[in-house]
Amino acid sequence: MTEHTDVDRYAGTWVVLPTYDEAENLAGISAAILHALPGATLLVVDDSSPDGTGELADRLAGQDPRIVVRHRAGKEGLGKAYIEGFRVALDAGAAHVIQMDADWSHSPDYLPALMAAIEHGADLVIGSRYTRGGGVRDWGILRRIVSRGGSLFARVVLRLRTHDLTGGFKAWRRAALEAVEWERVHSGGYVFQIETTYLATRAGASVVEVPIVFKDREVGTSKMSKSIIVEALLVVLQLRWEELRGRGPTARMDRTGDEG
Ligand SMILES: Nc1nc2c(ncn2[C@@H]2O[C@H](COP(=O)(O)OP(=O)(O)OP(=O)(O)O)[C@@H](O)[C@H]2O)c(=O)[nH]1
Ligand SMILES: [Mg+2]
Repeated sequence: MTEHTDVDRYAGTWVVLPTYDEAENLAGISAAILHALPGATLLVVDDSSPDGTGELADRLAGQDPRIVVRHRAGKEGLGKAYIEGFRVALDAGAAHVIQMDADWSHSPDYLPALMAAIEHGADLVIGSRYTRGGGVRDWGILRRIVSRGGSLFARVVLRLRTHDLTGGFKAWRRAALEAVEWERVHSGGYVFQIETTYLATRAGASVVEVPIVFKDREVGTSKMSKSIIVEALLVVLQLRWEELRGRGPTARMDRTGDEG
């Protein structure tokens, strides 16, 4: 009975999962996601991972009709993979779209809490490390400072209320995702997360932070780099500069088709 209700409840929910060399993580994380959100659709967006993640995703999709796979020709970064995944989900009629990492940093246990915030009216829900009850595990002091500092910098420069601007665990109401002006997104690494939350906020989306504890990846390789951090700082300044010159975002969220 409960099972059946949950299947209906998450029927319009799509989880977009970008992967690059996540063969060791994919089967487990997929099962956990679909266990947390029965009835949801899981879209794996793989950039031709050398370790065979894409083929594994195809096998999983063959065993479970809730899993869909999108193959991209080569590694183009997280942002590009998300933009394509979001497009596919919206074209398929998704009512809500979740984005998360495949390396267990974003625990599927939080998925129902993220969706509950959407059901309570939020347009964009951020799985947040920097709100009461949230945090990070296993990080050294330097990475903590870089991450927290980056979010604070973007928050102050762009005058946003959100505390965690660089995290990538989010749930979107369809209209909020549709309101993002994608041609303005520079779609690199962490900066992609800042930009999308910024554009949704400017479009009038209500943003709610739900606490999560972020865990470092256990298997696979880290792709964090200095150039990604520098890119993020420059893009944040550029966004503010464009706004001050009257060239900021203008799109507004369309609430006409809103089911609440
Ligand atoms: N499709 C696609 N997915 C990517 C790409 N780069 C990273 N990913 C995936 O995006 C998610 C987040 O990437 P991570 O490498 O974990 O990035 P991170 O969490 O910032 O850093 P580490 O966990 O320390 O490596 C994971 O699911 C990756 O497999 C890419 O170029 N294309
Ligand atoms: Mg990671």
